[in-house]
Amino acid sequence: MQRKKMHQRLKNLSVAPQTSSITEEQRKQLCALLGDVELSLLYKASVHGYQDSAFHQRCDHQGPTLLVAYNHSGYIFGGYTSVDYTQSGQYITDESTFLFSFQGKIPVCIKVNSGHYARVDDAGMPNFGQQLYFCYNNQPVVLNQRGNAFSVNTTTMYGNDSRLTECEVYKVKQMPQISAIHKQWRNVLWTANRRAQLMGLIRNYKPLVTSVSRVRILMIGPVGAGKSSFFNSINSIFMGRITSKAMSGSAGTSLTTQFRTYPVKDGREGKPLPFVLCDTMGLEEQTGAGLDIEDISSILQGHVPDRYKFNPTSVFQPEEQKASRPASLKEKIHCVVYVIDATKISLMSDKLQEKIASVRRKVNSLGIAQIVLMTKVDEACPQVEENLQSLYLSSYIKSKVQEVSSRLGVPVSCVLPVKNYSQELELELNCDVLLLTALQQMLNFADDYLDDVCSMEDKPK
Ligand SMILES: Nc1nc2c(ncn2[C@@H]2O[C@H](COP(=O)(O)OP(=O)(O)OP(=O)(O)O)[C@@H](O)[C@H]2O)c(=O)[nH]1
Ligand SMILES: [Mg+2]
Repeated sequence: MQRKKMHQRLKNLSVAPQTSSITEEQRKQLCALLGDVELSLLYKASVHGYQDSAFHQRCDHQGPTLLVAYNHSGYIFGGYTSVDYTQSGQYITDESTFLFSFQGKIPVCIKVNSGHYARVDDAGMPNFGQQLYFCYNNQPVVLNQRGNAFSVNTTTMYGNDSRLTECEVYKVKQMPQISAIHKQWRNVLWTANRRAQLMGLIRNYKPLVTSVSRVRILMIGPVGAGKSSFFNSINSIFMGRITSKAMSGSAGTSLTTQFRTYPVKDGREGKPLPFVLCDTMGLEEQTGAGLDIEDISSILQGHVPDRYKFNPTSVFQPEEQKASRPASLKEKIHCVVYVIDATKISLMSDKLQEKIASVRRKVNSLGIAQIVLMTKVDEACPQVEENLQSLYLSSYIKSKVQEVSSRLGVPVSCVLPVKNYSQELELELNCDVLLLTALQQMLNFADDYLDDVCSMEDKPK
């Protein structure tokens, strides 16, 4: 098994007693989760012993720490806490606490659920939420007590293999801040001026082809990825307040069951803006569940009416009369947006990936412009959750963008990370800048498509 091999290699690397068992790449990935930090090894169970006294002697009063455990199946996982170990016996509230597990090259985070304690600061070995116990009972094992502090899936997290081969604790040291502007991997101006400029560009945008007054942007993606929320977020920005016209939320299957085409107005009494966002039902990995490829094909070609109720067991049948003539350019889709949840990229199943690939083939064959909207960047990275402006400083987000680009086979430049409005009661400048940047890019892409087809279908005047 791949994981086993990797772990054997890591073990071989750690011959020196105080050498850490993570590779340089893994260290970088872990640091990226925490911002500009440095990790220094405080405790290594195979060297210092699995006893709680050995752990506390080295790890108490050290400030924020990161625990990294390794098991026999090759899983690397652990947790971060920003509060010192002191053996106080207190329940610790610490919203920045999270568990993680490497899924391939990337660590995936599980934050502490709100309203729960991060851990108990007792004299035993470390626990997270009194739920996940590392080196339980001074033994090389991890124990998962059922609890609600963390939504842990032990199969994904450590392959249900509780036997540890190693447990390390690192001190997390914050590095002095370096000027943000030099390190952003994409340039964004987080200013009110930039927001106003983007809103102006969108307002004044005119599709390249005169017969098309509003470009139609189709959102496709797995259940719960944030398709409806993206429309709500864009609508909120132009309405100047948080709106929730499209139903959003979480359920096992898609909450959106109808095809909806949403125009957006420029303010309550304002004119319609030059785009329409088309919301669909979520994709599911099984055949016969969720949005169907045949239906997508009908939507792309402009045959499906607003409010059409999807039926995963039978495909859309256009009225005979309509089916016989092709829809006009203005009714067709001009840009397809794949909406992907940043926290689920590494967990995407092969079946779902294949389903998206077949949608891509269809969209490609029609020559329609495509973009990826990577949502929930706040949930994916604690550093970004704290400050959205650190998005393009985060090498973790950068690696997610690269991963989604290679899984979906789209260029990195076509992946746009955003945070949708989800629990906020008020608009927020940084969110707006990202969302508007993404929308503006969609309009540009739609223009490229129109430019491509106008010579054949509809000459510009
Ligand atoms: N933190 C955070 N939550 C988000 C974001 N985008 C969406 N959500 C939340 O994710 C959940 C699902 O969002 P929806 O917009 O309903 O997702 P959808 O893609 O329309 O899902 P279906 O219609 O069920 O296929 C909701 O609870 C949203 O509030 C985001 O960028 N950040
Ligand atoms: Mg929806």
